[in-house]
This record gives sequence, C-alpha cells and structure tokens, in this order.
Amino acid sequence: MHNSRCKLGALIVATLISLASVPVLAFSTDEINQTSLQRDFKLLDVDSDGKLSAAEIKKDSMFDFRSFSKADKNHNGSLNQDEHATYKSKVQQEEAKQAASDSAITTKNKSKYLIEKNFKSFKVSVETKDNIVVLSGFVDNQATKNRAEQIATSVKGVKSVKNGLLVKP
Ligand SMILES: [Ca+2]
Ligand SMILES: [Ca+2]
Repeated sequence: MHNSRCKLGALIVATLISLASVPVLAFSTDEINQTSLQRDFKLLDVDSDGKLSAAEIKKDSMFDFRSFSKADKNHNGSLNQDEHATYKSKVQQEEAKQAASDSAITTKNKSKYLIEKNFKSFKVSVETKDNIVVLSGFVDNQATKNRAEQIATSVKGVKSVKNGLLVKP
C-alpha cells in the first residue's frame, strides 16, 4: 500500500517535471534571453517612456556610471531597448566566459593537488573568482601550505592566490 503510494507520488512528480519543461523546450536560449532582457527593461523603465534614464538604470546592479555611458551608443543620455539589450547580453556573455575560465582553473588546481605526494587534497578547498584562487581548509605544516600556494600559482591563467590555509598539525 505504502509502496504504491510512493510510486504514484513519483509518477506525479515526473509528470509535473515533464509538463514544466515543455514550454522551456519550445524556446531557444537566445529567445529566452531576449524575453528576459525585455522584461528587465520594462521593470527598469518606471515612467514607461521606452527609454532608461541614468536614474532608472541605477536599480540594475550591473550598471554604474561608466557602463551607462558605454551602453549609451548614441550618447543621448538614455538607453533605448536595443542599447540596453546589446550591452547587457555582452556583459552576460563575458560573465559566462569568466565563470567557465574560473571553474577550469579550479579543476586544474584540484587535479594537481590530487597527484601531489603527501597532500591531503580533500582538506583543501579551492575557489576561483576572476582568475584569483582562494585556498581555504587545513594542512599539516607550513611547507605544505607554501607548496599549495606554489602549485596554485603555477596553474595557467591564475592572476594571484589568496592563501587562507590554516596549519593544523
Ligand atoms: Ca524611462
Ligand atoms: Ca542612447
């Protein structure tokens, strides 16, 4: 009895998931992005005049004064939908590229730790943000701490290493 109820529950969940994913499959990623950019624009355009003033764009954390003037291609002091979408999707692409490069650095770093002798890599946490590696966790001695930093520094693409490892014999 209990078992069949579980199965029914699982079936319902599976059906809901498949139903939920249908509309998503109907759009390409670009179309979804376009739609979300249009929605962003409408939300920011408080006075609905079809353009974003510097004051209106302030609510979007992606924009500061510099990025606003960069995005304002025709230099008329406001962003139309096209200027907004062009700039924002460019920034999003750059962010995605950066995230991919950061995770590649983390993976490379971790695999170097794995093959390092006498190195308890599972105790060391590696995080990468904007090509800067942050190490945290525990090592047995100062030499290992230094070695961990040396290895991280040697990974291609690494700008700098913040060594937050704690020595705990
Ligand atoms: Ca406006
Ligand atoms: Ca403009």
